[in-house]
Amino acid sequence: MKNVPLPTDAINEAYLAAKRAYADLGVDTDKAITTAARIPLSLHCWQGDDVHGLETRSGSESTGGIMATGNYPGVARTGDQLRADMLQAAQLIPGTKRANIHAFYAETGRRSVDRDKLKPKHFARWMAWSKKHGIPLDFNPTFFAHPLAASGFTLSHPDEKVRQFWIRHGAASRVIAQAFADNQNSPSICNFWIPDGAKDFPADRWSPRARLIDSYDQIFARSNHVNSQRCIDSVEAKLFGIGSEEYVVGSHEFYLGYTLTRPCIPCLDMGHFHPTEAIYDKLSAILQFKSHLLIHVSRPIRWDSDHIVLFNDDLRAVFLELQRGRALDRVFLALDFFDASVNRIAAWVIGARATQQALLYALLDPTEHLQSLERRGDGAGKLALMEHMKSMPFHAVWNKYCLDQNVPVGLTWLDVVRDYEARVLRKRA
Ligand code: RNT
Ligand code: ZN
Repeated sequence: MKNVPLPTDAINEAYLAAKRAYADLGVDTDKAITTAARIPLSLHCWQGDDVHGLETRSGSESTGGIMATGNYPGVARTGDQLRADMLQAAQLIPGTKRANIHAFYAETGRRSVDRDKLKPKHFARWMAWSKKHGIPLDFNPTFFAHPLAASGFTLSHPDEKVRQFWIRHGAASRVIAQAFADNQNSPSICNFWIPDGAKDFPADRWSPRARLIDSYDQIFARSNHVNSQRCIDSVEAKLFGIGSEEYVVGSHEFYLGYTLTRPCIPCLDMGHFHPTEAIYDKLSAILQFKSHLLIHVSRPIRWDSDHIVLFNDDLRAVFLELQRGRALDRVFLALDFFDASVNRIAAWVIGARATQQALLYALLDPTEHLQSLERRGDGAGKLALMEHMKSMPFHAVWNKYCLDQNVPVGLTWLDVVRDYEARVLRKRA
């Protein structure tokens, strides 16, 4: 069954009514739409291939406590397929897009190039694609899916030779991110996430953390010719992973300490905390001390941190916090989830559109009004207005945003994905 498109007249008419309703509360819907449209969201390439990467090494399955489950047909297995799929997804998502790639998406031809030898030229195809489509790139060194990560330790590894390999990879990654920045005329985020940790109680939780500080310091010292305005470094904490249930070296406290004493910024992944712990309350705390942070937009379920993002309370709370703290321009936004059990392009689109919805929803918050009620001690008035906002005609503003952005309104994007699936994905081996 095809989805019935809404006539443009109907979208505009509904929008005008919504605009008046929001204006009565002091909210400018036109402004919310233009602001949402200019805030960049980085699309993660790894949703398209189940975090597999393009290295030829056999057994390069994801390790390090992250895992994409499912075997829905049509997975991308070459760089060209992945870029085509991403572009298809991007065309169905409103707003300003960036693309986020990992080091193991290097294209090195027939020669295999190990991670510590990677250079910007190994990402030439990504950079050309980026330029052609006006989609700036972000970068991530890949500290998993590699024989030297098999023990579960990388930058905190006790073996100096192994540790130095990963230090060289980290430094090489910063050079690549800087090359991206030069290519695209805007900074590139270089996000460090390492899997290091242990399944059960370590006898020594201390030495790996001491080594990890030293490793990062060496990475930054070794690549100190890289301009930190162009390559923006972030470090991503985690509470536990699959196989590292008891101990993760790069914990939240660890990285908070590191970023408060070094020039890099923290990355908060929405799925990297205790299952009942959300990140929204952390934003106003960390941003007192740091100018910026990176958010990995994700959705945890039980012990998995990376389900497809949905327009849920958690997501709304994050964006409302940023709006209420006037901090939307102090965060970098990047998607991070992977689901191999459904159409992967639909997964991208669902998660990215949900994120765009949360952003727009937050921009329609009557922040001034709510905060003045609170200042006057009118707690009931504040709560009543917060509740009232939940039944405002948000949908009409969202539809108008999609229309203005020239992306499908309503569910019609799904027909495009199904058509692409029939034409392209089903034909893949
Ligand atoms: C893993 C981290 C990390 C990865 C990607 C692939 O728990 O969230 O960000 O998901 O780098
Ligand atoms: Zn993440």
